[in-house]
Amino acid sequence: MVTYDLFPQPAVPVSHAPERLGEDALVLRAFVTDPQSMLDCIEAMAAISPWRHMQTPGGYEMSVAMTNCGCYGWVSDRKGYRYATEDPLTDRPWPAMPTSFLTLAHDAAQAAGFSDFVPDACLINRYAQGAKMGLHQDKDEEDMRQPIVSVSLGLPAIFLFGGLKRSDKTQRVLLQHGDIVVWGGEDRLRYHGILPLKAGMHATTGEYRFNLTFRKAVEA
Ligand code: MD6
Ligand code: FE
Repeated sequence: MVTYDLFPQPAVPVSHAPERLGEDALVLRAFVTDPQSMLDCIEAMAAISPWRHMQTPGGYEMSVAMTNCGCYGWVSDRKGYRYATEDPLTDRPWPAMPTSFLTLAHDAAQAAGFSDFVPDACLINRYAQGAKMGLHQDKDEEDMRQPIVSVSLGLPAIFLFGGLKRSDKTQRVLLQHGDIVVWGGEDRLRYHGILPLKAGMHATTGEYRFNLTFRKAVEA
């Protein structure tokens, strides 16, 4: 029987080795041991704080659907970007961060050389075909000495990793199901983004990619 690849991946140069992206930034390949239970948690959270497309301060709707868990959730609207203890859609606290999430984020940070990472915020992104994240810095957190831990689940995506200036050249990294990116230190404010998601069908997430970024939003 002849089969056809309905969703061929693009012929883009991407790196696959367990990479160091910078002095204080690296990719931990297939670090997530139980992706299915993470996905089950995400589904339960989205039943409490639903997926939504936030507005940018400039008035555009983000292509990525978002929700949060933990004490603080990242929100964007016409007034700007900030962390909030309550979900503006429900006026209720965000779902709690599961212990398994805390442990995973802590262990990934540890493996990347950052000890004692205890996140208080987890932004959960859902990408459908065509959804993207323009080059940006993560700079809404109070303590820039704390790293960010970013978990990818489901469909692969190409992550752009730039420099400290928006115009710096970017590296392309293919992030796949179970991969974790950790960065901090001198790389904490590097520009980064995600290219438009290619259509596909993943065995556990279907037509989506999920990304969770764990942060310490508020200084202890
Ligand atoms: C994403 N990630 O992977 C978007 N930010 O879908 C981010 O914006 C990000 O992966 C800071 C650190 C790691 C990240
Ligand atoms: Fe980011």
